[in-house]
Amino acid sequence: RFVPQPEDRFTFGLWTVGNRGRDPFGDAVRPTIAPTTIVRELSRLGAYGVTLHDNDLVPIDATPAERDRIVREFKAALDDHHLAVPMVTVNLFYDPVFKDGALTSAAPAVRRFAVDKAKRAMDLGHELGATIFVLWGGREGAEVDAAKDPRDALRWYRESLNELTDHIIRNGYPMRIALEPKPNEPRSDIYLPTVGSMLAFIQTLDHAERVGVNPEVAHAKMAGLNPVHEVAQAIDQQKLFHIDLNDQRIARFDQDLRFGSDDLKGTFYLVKLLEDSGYDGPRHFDAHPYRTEDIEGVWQFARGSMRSYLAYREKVRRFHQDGEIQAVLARIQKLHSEGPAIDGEASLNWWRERGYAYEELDQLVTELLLGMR
Ligand code: GCO
Ligand code: MN
Ligand code: MN
Ligand code: MN
Repeated sequence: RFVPQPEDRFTFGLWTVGNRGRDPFGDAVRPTIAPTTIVRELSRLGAYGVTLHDNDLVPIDATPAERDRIVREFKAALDDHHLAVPMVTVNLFYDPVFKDGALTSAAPAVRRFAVDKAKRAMDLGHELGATIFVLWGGREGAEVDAAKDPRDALRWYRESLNELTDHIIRNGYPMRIALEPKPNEPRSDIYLPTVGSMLAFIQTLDHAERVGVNPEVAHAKMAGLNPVHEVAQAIDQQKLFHIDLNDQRIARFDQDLRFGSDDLKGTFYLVKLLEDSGYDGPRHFDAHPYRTEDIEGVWQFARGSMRSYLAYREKVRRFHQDGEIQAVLARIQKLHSEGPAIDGEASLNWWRERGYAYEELDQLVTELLLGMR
């Protein structure tokens, strides 16, 4: 039980298990792990795939020959260990050239460089078999709104995305773009900070059908929002192309906590939503092992992420099979559907006086999660 299998579709970014624990106050605490080692270990633990930024695999200054050798060795490792690469992304935030944005830089030269880098990352992704291209605009934001009109930034963002969907279509890639919103960090304010803002923006693109969202639990929480409602809206619009699973406390810095480790009830409802909706994309973990950990702790982190998902999924199954919970739900449903039509004071009062039994229901869910049912 709770042993992850490839069919569970668990994936990890190279940058997650490979995170070296650097933070704004302290240096790396762990050595670099070679991408091929990550492939081997994730496969051993039962993952389905691995994801990457272009530069997690190929250094930004690699020569074409070096690039080809690195990609060849990586592909060999994927083959040996039967791991897929369903998603790739592009790093448009680390290099100082992107300090005032990439796709939304006010400088056409920087935007050109960024769009071309993203195209090359798409080519790499296609070569590795990826059909999802995530774009997280980490530097697409501002501290000083006097310097850049946000309307210009949005226009540049749109033009860049139109060029990127053209690149996909022209090359015949079976690839879709998933935009990942985040409210802040590293910028003071990042443009298009929530799933809702991304969804509205997507409708203004030339090829809206090729573009969806990649919501992240932590990012919704950083904005003080309920990730379940954000993901639900994406599903409602058939725009949930991918998802970043982790955990986060409200009103904190970007914590990247292990999935399901902090907010048990919130995580339960998220897994319930994913499972009940029939979402069949990757369950992608975007989190970091605690800075206190050595390599052994890193693999515990990876194993724990997947085990927790399976444990929550098991709780969802029990929720649907629990006689008492289902009886309360049936009672609530009956009340809503069979209560009287409102056509005067008496029927109005009937509805006014009704209790909805949500206390009872919520307690049952709590007890389910506490292992009492
Ligand atoms: C963050 C983001 C990133 C992106 C990644 C993929 O908070 O740093 O979540 O981890 O998901 O860059 O585009
Ligand atoms: Mn994040
Ligand atoms: Mn993310
Ligand atoms: Mn982060």
